[in-house]
Amino acid sequence: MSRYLTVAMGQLGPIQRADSRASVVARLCAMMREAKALGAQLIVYPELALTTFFPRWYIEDPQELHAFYETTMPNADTQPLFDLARELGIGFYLGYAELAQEADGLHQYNTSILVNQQAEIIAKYRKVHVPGHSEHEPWRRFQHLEKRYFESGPGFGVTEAFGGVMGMALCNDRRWAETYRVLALQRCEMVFIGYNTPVHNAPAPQHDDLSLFHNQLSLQAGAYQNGMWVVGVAKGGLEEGVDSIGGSCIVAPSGEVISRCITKDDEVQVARCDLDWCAIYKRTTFDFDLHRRPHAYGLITAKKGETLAADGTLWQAAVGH
Ligand code: CDT
Repeated sequence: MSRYLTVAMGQLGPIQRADSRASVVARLCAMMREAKALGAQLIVYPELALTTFFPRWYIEDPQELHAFYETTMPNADTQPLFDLARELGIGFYLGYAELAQEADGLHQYNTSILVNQQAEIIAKYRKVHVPGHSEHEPWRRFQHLEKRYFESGPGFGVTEAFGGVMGMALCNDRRWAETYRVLALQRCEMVFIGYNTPVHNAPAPQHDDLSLFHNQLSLQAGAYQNGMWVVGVAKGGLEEGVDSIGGSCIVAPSGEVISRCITKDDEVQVARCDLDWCAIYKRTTFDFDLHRRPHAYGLITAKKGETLAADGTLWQAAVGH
């Protein structure tokens, strides 16, 4: 059996602070047309895809800060993207900063949405692993103030769409094994992950040369260990003096990269993904029902002279050790 989904990566090059939302949406629309021409049913855009990566700045004035957030979706600036999606019959994943008016006040999230081929928003995700720091740290070449500007979202969920079970995550989430595993436990077959990753990591500059490697390592491990497709899409290049990695890629459930962007600019690449390939892994090496040992991942620990049985119960070893 085959269930093919043709997915496009809509990698973005840099967005400078002076670039208008309208100019960015025009770039997203151009890539959507290209993706459609290449046969894609869905295009995946990066994290915070409508503006420059503003957490690099310490911004004290709430009005100045909130100019980077969206209060509604779609809105006047993004409506052309939704209109084009409906006209072309193509879905999309889009990351943006969300300012949400909730019963207890205003909340700020790093958000992504999944939009179907009728241009309806069918799922929303709020980033769980919010990295960086919350206070101004002038010793850094640039800030990474996500912890100041975004609350953590409530968790990971899946959506039945595009002929399979889809999940969403954002940037730093991709480095955490739990992201993929929590989605896979919900039968996820494909996860979309937009990211903005500066090459320079101020607290750990030893990692700078490894930033592309760590990106791909995380995406490949997540795919293989959970028998799922992983679509990672960057906003890369030199943005307001800060260089960010590209390296967008689509990883098969085998862990193999089957499509990759080669520039750090606006670039569309497409892959035909068989969602049924997930079962090859989910029903064999990573058959969770058969092989996972949840009891062994909990808090039960054997003391000296005790051993954990395969079912997680403690039993006294015949010979203490
Ligand atoms: N956007 C985002 O989450 N970026 C982080 C940068 C490193 S944490 C300072 C990432 O994990 O790629």
